[in-house]
Amino acid sequence: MSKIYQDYFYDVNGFDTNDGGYKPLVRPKVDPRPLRIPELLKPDQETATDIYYTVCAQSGETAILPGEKTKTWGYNDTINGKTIVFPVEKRIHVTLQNRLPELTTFHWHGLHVTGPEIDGGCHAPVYPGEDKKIEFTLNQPASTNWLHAHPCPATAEQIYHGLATMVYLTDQHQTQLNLPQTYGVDDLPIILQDRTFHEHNQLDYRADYDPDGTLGNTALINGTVNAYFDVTAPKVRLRFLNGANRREWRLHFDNDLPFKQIAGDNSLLPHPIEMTKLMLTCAERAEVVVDFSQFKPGDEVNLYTDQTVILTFRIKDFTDTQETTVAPELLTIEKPKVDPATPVRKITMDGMDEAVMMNHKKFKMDRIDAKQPVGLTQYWDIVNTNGRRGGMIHPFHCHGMSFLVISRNGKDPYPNELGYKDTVAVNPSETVRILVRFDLVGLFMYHCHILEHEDGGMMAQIETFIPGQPRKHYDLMTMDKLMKAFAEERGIAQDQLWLPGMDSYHKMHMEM
Ligand SMILES: [Cu+2]
Repeated sequence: MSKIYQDYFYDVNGFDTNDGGYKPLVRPKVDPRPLRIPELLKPDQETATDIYYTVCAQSGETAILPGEKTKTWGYNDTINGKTIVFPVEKRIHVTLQNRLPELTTFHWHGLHVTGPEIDGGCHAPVYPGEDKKIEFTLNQPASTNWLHAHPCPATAEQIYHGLATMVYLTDQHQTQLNLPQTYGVDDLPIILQDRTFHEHNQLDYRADYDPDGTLGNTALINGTVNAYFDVTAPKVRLRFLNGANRREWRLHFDNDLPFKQIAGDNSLLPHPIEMTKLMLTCAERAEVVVDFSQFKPGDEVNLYTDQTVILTFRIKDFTDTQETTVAPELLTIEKPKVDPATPVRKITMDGMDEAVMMNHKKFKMDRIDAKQPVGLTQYWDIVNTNGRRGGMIHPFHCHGMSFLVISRNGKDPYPNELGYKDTVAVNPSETVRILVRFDLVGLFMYHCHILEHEDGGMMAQIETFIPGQPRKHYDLMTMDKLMKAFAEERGIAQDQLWLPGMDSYHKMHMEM
């Protein structure tokens, strides 16, 4: 624990700042405003064994900039959404409501729930005006996850409108650790996104669309620009989520103030990692604890990505006196054994711009690309086939399970990726080996989490099964069926329809 890591670990050559289409962030010239802390979603009902929620996808208007409000979408809110808390010990029941003008899906990113229906990928549309009920029990550790839209090929556009919110899993182990855990006081959700505002303060996704990942010029933190937070506790836990379409966040504080990363995507880390810099690629989460005790009331500590201030911590009297600690041991993780006879699954992430593919194919909704028995532990080698020069970092994500990062080009993983993860970023020309085991029968998507890459076809799906049992039948949707529905909902002919992934298929002369 004595070492303080001082670098971003990743290959500088692959950073998004090298992209031809890179848009630097500009700090908006508006008065600082308090960081928006989403309300906690109230359960409809809770018993000793069960908890019930209603999650509603809705449209609304949000005051983001001075002047006109911005038209946005959210879950039980006008932008992003209320924070959802699932205790892993209980049976969870959720009513999904779609009050948007078009179909959407509700994807539980990071949750071990079965696909394709409950998981909420592209095969599980909820149509406008429809209510759908799902229920599940979780068997995984406390962690910071998220809910987002995932319809093909319009994931990027719907998330850009605001459909992304935090989902916390809680368990007894984590509660007993005495980490900062007072929501909104010393335990904060931090959703990192970027948007460009056009005339009348509106978003224009199509105008800003980039097949290599859409960037905005303004940082939006929980839907707030130029945000500050008043610090009233000496130690503050920040739960970062990279909810951006494409942007990588390279986070650091004034004067390289060190902080401790305590958790990654799907669990606590075995031990806290002390660092001054943290890079998050799309969909990744990191929980960190920052110790402000050396500061006095009136001081300010800025959080940056690269050279841009994105959030200011204003130090107040430490009136929140709840003692918290970061223990040196956080979670015991046992690496399951792999039978040497089990073949290694190889997955390639290929191309850039419209040419993106996975294992040299574009995604097809009614094609199952791989199969794996439930309970089998298998190595997957995730290969980024982009060139070392001019290539980009692709964040690989798989639904329905958590994995462990085993190696990067045969070398040790980064010190802050030793917990359970569902998203791992792969440098250009790198092979990342992960250890994968599914515990649920189902059909699960895996893909690059740059949103325009997944819509553009850098995606595939895997079926899990119990050997010897009859195979489940899945009624798979097709892209055509979804696009027909989108066109109808928008009141246009299908040949007038434009959705983010379509150009990538058309330019490559590939059928959707
Ligand atoms: Cu990608």
